[in-house]
Amino acid sequence: MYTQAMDTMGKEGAAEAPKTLRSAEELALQVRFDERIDAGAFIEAKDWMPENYRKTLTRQISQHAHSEIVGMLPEGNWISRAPTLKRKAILLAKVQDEGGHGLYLYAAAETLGSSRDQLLDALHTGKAKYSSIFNYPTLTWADVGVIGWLVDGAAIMNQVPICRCSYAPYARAMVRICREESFHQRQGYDALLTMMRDGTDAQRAMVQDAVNRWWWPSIMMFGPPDDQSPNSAQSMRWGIKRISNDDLRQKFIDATVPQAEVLGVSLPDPDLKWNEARGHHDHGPIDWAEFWRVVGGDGPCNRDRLATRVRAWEDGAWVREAALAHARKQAERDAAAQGRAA
Ligand code: FAQ
Repeated sequence: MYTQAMDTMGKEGAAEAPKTLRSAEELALQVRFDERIDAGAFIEAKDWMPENYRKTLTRQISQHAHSEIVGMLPEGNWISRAPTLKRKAILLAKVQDEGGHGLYLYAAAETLGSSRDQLLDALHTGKAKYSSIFNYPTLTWADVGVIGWLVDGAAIMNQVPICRCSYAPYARAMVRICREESFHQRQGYDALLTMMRDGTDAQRAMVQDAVNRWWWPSIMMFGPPDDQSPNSAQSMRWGIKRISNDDLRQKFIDATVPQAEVLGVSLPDPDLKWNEARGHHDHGPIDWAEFWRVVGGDGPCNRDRLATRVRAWEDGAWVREAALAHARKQAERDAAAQGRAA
């Protein structure tokens, strides 16, 4: 039940299976779609699209939405323990933003024809994936700062190119999300800077410990290496992905190393060094066995995260029922008023 390795929404047939086009009309639609993609045009929900394009987007956008709402949990644990009123207010707003991002993304996924209930059911039954990063524990307050700095930092690096994704409802949602993520990243960095500059030795050690624990999982967030990424080639052709997993990971590492220097923390990779010839930082080997273990449901917090989501869904049943009853009454009242006016 808790595996993330099972099939996800729309994965079946994601690799373009050879298929006989049903009619000249469909062939013309396919040609028109390909031309629009090649020209960099946006595809809207009402436009014709190949079934596998629809499935790939449903898979990616719903996984992204699940990541946002599961991503509320590690930091949510710290709202009641934030060290000051200011930090508490910031953290409350951040976690609330993440809920909002989940909602924009579920709405974008729904435009592709799956219902919110179907998408959430896939999460709750363990069929759908969410980002591996949220299966790690938040042990200290410094983890909250490091999530902002590294996890939101990685999320922005991955998400800015999605603002140019060929599917317009997803691209539009990402523009707003990226603006908010950028605030999230800065608040995390600011919290860490405060601890490093004005804190005690114990607080500085806490920051370093959190960086040591989150660094590798953060760079795994970008997904498997390009040569082991089954979805990348097709998603790049369709303009869903604009930059590859490895290239985004490299951009993130290059951007983060100088930030770590300003902060005064070390990154836990002895092989991390500037390579003048490449114009990039080299890094040590990534433990992909750990990544797949976590994606497969066996990370430190997978079971706990999913159980918490399922419990929240069940506890919220009365809210959904009340909202539906209210909407029904409202519709009845509107219909009666229209009847009187006619
Ligand atoms: N975790 O062939 P690829 C956030 C799966 S939001 C789990 O390379 P693709 C905000 C992948 O699904 C973070 N699974 O796949 C926040 C595929 O399996 P499938 C989420 C992963 O789709 C911050 C298989 O491995 N962001 O953090 C992961 O082309 C702080 C093979 O991989 C998004 O979702 C992973 N890390 O590329 C909230 C962004 N990586 O589905 C709270 C949108 C890969 O075929 C606090 N998504 N897999 O069974 C994407 O950009 C892409 O989907 C990738 C994966 C890059 C994640």
